Amino acid sequence: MQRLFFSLKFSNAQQQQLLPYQQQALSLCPGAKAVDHDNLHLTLFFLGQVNTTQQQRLVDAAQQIKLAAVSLTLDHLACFARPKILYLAPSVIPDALLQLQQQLAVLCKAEGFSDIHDSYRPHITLARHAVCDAAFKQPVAPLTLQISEFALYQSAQLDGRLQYLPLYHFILI
Ligand code: 2AM
Repeated sequence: MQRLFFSLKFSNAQQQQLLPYQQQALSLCPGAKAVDHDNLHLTLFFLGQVNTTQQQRLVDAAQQIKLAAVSLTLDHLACFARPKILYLAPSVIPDALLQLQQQLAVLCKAEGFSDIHDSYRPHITLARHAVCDAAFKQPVAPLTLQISEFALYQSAQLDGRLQYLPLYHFILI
C-alpha cells in the first residue's frame, strides 16, 4: 500500500516562483516550518492508502481525461487551523481547474475512494505547524501560472525526509 494523491504538477521554475511567497508567509508567521521547494504542489484529490490494483485502475482512468491546461492566478495567503498550514491560494477558481478536480473526484469515487474534504479548497501549502489566526488573510502580488500537467503522487518518507514523488504524469492540452 502507498499513500497517494492527485495533484497539479508544477515545473521546477514554477516552484522557484513560489519561493518569494513562501518567504513572505514565513515572515508573517516565523515559527512555521517551510515546505521543501520540490514538494510544492496543489492537491486535486487526496486518496490515502492505495494498493497496486487500485493504483493501476486509477491511472488507466486518469489517462482518459482530456482537459485544457489551467491558468491559475494566486493572489492571497491564508491559513487552515487544522492542519495548521499557511497557504497561497487563488480568489477565483478557474473553470479548467474545477472541471479537472470534478472529473478526478468522479473517477476516484468510482474506484471506492471517498472525498475526505467537505468542499474543495485549492491551495498550495507553503508552511506547516503554523500558529496563526484562522481569519488571517493577506493579499499578495498576483502570480499567474500556466499548468499543463497533473500527476499521481506518492507521499513517502525517504532518507528521513517527507517527499512527494510524481509516479505518473498526465498532460493537459
Ligand atoms: P496539502 O495541503 O499538502 O495539499 C489530506 O487532508 C490532505 O489533503 C492534506 O494534507 C492537504 O494536503 C489536502 N487538503 C486539506 N484540505 C483540503 C481541501 N479542502 N481541499 C483540497 N485539499 C485539501
